[in-house]
Amino acid sequence: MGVVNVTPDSFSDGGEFLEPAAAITHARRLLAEGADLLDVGGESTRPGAEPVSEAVELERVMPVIEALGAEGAPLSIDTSKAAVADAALAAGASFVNDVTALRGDSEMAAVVAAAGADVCLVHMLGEPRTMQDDPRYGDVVGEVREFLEERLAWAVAQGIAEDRIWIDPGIGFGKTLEHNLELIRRLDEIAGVGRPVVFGASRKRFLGHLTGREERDRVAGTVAANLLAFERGAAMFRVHEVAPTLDALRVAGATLERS
Ligand code: HH2
Repeated sequence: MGVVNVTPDSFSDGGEFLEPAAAITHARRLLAEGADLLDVGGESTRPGAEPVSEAVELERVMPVIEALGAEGAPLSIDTSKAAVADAALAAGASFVNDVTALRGDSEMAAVVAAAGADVCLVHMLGEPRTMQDDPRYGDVVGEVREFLEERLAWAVAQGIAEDRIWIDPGIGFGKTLEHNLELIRRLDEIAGVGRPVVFGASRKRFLGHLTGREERDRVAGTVAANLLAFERGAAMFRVHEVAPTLDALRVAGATLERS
């Protein structure tokens, strides 16, 4: 899953792809590198980010979704707003990546169910503006797993087909360095929920803490985290640079005899 952030303020590439033409060119490059899915988003969820309005989000993402949808590109919409998801699904997206796990908008589950779309349910403690203010858990892995099980059951009860649902432990969403590492170490327990796991560590802050590197220089750290997650059962990897992670996954997949 290649990241296409059509935002002025994303933590690692804010402003770079705010112009539709730049976002579309970037998306095509990620596809050429081997991305199976493009995750187009118009609202940053970085720690401390302020929410944006529905109108602004639509204005950012729709020209990009429409252009890529017309080319038949495989598209995910990264949003927690039902109206944005609805418009993107109508224009060719087939996947909704909702970091609130269908809690952000009471209409979202119905939109996903009606479209027969795939959906990713992400664990987040609190909300982006405050989620990194001293997050605490008893057992982070147990609590994230319980949350995802509860959201999965809720989504199915709302009419979303279970085989369309993906789950994501939400690396960096209300987690300390230790919480993130524990989640990676025990990711097999999250995979044990029984739905495919999406894993999003790309360029995140914990990699900076460990390596001392700035966002754009965290590709080796990103690849390392993705490989560890792959070994523990993750199925999809949300990344800003597709080629390095795909190379690494090909080597790991051949070695472990998994695809
Ligand atoms: N992380 C980000 C955004 N969306 N979706 C899923 N499923 N999992 C993630 O870990 C995840 C996500 C944050 O990264 P990014 O899009 O690069 O930054 P920003 O939120 O600042 O736009």
